Amino acid sequence: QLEAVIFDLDGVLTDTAEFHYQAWKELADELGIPFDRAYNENLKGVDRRASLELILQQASRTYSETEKEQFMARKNSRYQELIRTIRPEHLLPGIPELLEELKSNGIKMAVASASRNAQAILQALAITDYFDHIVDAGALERGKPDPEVFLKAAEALGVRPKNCIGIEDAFSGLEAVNAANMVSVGVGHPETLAIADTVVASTGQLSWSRLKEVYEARA
Ligand code: G16
Ligand code: MG
Repeated sequence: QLEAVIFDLDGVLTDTAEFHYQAWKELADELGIPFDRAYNENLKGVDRRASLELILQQASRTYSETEKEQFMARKNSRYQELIRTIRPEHLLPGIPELLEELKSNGIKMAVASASRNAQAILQALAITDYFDHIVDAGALERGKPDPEVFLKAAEALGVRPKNCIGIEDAFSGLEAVNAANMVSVGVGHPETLAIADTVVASTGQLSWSRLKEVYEARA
């Protein structure tokens, strides 16, 4: 029995990837480290520290822990400036309708994002009230692909993982959903997200009936 849907934030509810990219790009440019949109793909769904480490892999020197802390703080304050422009219109296609449908069918909802800025973004999108739980990314011990964030969401909702669908746009996020033993739905390219139980090209294809179908096919 499908009881809950657990959403990733960036890439599923809204597209903050571009803001993350811009903020990291400014930092990389200042440090003279090569960084482009193609390389940025590796950062999707990856937490702040791991993202910085990926960027610094391209540097010609090493940096101290103190410097790394400064870089993360600098990137985050730029990112927070950029996300101030977020409005409800920035919800991805079909998401407002999907949230309404799930709510009226009594499906519980949670957000399982790696972002420590998730609360602020959900507020700006005006969708906080739909969610029964928003996992605190700052309290996580392990990032995706570890299932921790999805398991915490299910636990907080009081539902068994196998009665949940997890929706993700990132490969590592889908690994996390699968490892949590939930039904996985990928948003993006079927070739890159082949580990998902089902892949849709865009959030516009997500609906209550589609999710029910996917869940029943897997169960
Ligand atoms: C998001 C983004 C990642 C970002 C991470 C941490 O994850 O996809 O690129 O590095 O959050 O964000 P912050 O620096 O705001 O804590 P998700 O899980 O929502 O896709
Ligand atoms: Mg994501």
